[in-house]
Amino acid sequence: MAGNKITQQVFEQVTKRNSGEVEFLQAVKEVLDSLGPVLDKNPKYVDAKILERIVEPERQIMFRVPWQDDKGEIHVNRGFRFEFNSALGPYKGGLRFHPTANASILKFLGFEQVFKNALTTLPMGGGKGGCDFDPKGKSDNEVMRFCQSFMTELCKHIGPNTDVPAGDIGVGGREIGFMFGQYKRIRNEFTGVLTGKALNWGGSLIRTEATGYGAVYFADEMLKTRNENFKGKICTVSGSGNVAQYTVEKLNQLGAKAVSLSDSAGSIHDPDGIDAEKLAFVLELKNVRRGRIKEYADKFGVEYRAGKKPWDIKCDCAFPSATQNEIDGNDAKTLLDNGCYVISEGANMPSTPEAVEQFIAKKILYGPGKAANAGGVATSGLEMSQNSLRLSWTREEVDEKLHNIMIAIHQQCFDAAKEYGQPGNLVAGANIAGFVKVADAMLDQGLV
Ligand code: NDP
Ligand code: 2IT
Repeated sequence: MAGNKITQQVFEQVTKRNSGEVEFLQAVKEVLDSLGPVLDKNPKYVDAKILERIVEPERQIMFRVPWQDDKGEIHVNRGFRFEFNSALGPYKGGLRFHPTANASILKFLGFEQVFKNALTTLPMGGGKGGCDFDPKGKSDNEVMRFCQSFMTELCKHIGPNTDVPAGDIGVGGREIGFMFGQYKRIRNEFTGVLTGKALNWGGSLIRTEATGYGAVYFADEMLKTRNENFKGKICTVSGSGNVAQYTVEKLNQLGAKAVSLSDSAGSIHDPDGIDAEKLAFVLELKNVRRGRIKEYADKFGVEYRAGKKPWDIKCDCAFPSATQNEIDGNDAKTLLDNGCYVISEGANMPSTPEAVEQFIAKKILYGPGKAANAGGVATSGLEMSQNSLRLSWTREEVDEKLHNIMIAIHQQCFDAAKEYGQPGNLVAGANIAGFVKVADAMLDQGLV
């Protein structure tokens, strides 16, 4: 049977089994839509029912997270961990704490992570987890009590050779610290069970910067295919969290001008560019005071755009670094009409299918999240290696490894797209290159 027919049938089954899980179905459809030609060329994947297996998480865990706020009131949240695929190594992927976190969103993230981690060239399986807890407006003590309760259950399911979580939206250094402390207390083990740890107790240099730096390195590789570089390029960035912050830093280092940031309340437009000094203000605002991006506009006298995303600001390159589906079909049209021709996704699945379709049709330089933002998890992989070696590499060593990994990821996507007849289509390239690696490992390991 033709490959495309098989992918269609599998998608129908996935839709039935995961009814209403819009984000998960969106992520699965995009991958399956790329795989027809791979199945045509490799009937062994069809015979072994690799597709049917790869869309089903190996295990999913859902649990109650009770905690008490500062006034003594009790709250109950819902925790999750999707242990999606361990063909290439222990499950690996972040934890998201956000009120919208649900089975569909965390499952799509786990599914994407499988292919992303395969692309990093490092031995990591894929997983994702999180909770519908909202850290906004909570005291440090409330966040700590929540994290301790969350880890009290999660610690039964993870371990340095089993499943190694890290950060994502709403989970940064503070939360990783509280969760690590609780894991250690219950298990009586000091191990590399989480990544994104602080530098003085097992963290890796550059992990904090890695996703943002990686998304810019990836874009730089795309630009090189047209003999271009970042000098003088106007770049829009969404979000103002971990990924956005270090995207801006690396853009500045490479001679580009980053002109926007945002949060869930609105965006700022700074046509003069967010230089190092202004970025230092953002880091303090977001990571210490935990304030709103509007304060940037107040402080530096630039435009604040309440309730608006940055996509109508004229730019050469866009770095969506906030959340899923933040660029819809209209935003994509506006970006393209304004001359944007480079998109590197720091966020996971930030572009809707209608947006992606336009980027592919216009043949712009488009780096999908599972390739462009893989620098974060890749550096988590480097943190795991250092923990196993009980050694720390220097900043320069880790940055160089990260840079080389991003070059390798781009090359794999570029080559796979070409091999399967869609030159320049890095969506197809990323899905195919990631899939083949995982599928071959699954074949080697028998019917599991
Ligand atoms: P942070 O929590 O540090 O920052 C998230 C930013 O995105 C904040 O500015 C937040 O605004 C904004 N945001 C979140 N949800 C929404 C929403 N629904 N609508 C509008 N804005 C929103 O998270 P990260 O920077 O770590 O993550 C950003 C993206 O990058 C996510 O898609 C994540 O999955 C992806 N990613 C992260 C990696 C990492 O290493 N951290 C690695 C690879 C991908 P507000 O504060 O108002 O909520
Ligand atoms: O989406 C992602 O790749 C992450 N949030 C980082 C995962 C990790 O394990 O570092």
